[in-house]
Amino acid sequence: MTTTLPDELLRFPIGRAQLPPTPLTPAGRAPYLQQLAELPGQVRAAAQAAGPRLEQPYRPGGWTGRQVIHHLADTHLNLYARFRLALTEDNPTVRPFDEAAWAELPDVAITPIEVSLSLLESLHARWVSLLQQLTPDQWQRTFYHPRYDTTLTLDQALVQYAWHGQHHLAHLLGLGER
Ligand code: NI
Repeated sequence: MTTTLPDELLRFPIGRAQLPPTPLTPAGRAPYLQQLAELPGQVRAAAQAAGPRLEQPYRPGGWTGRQVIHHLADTHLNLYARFRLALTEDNPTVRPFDEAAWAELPDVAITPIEVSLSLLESLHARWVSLLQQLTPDQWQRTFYHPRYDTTLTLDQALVQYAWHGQHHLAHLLGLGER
C-alpha cells in the first residue's frame, strides 16, 4: 500500500473529483464557473513558470508538461461539445475518446504550446459565456456517458470538468516548483 501512495499523490495532487449534491444553486455554481474562467490564464502562467521543465514528465512515466497542455485543449474541446449536445438534444450519448492515444499523435510533440494556450483561452471564453446564460432547467439537462454507464446533469458535468482543469493545473504547477 505504501508504495502506491506517492504515485497516487503525484497522479492526483488535488485528490479525485468530489461531486456535491445537485442541483446546485447559482451561488454553489459560481466557484466552478470561476475556475473554468480563470483556467486558461493560470495554465499560461504555470507554463511560463515551468519553462524548459515543460518537456519533462510531471511524474515518473507520466505525460510531459507539453502533453498536459495539449491534452487540456483536446479534452476541453470535447467537454464543451458535450454541453452543446446536451442543450440541443434529448439525453445524447457522448463520444468517449482514447486520451492516451490522442496525446501520442504526432502533432503533440511539435506544436508550440502557445497554439493550445490560445485555443484554451478562446474555447473557455465561449464555454463560460454559454454557461453564464443557462436557465435552472437547462442546468438539469443531461447526457449519457457510455464508458461509465452514467447519465450526468450539466450541474454534475460542470463540477467534474472544473475539477479536470484544476487537476492538470496542479501537475503543471508541480513542474514549476521543482
Ligand atoms: Ni485529463
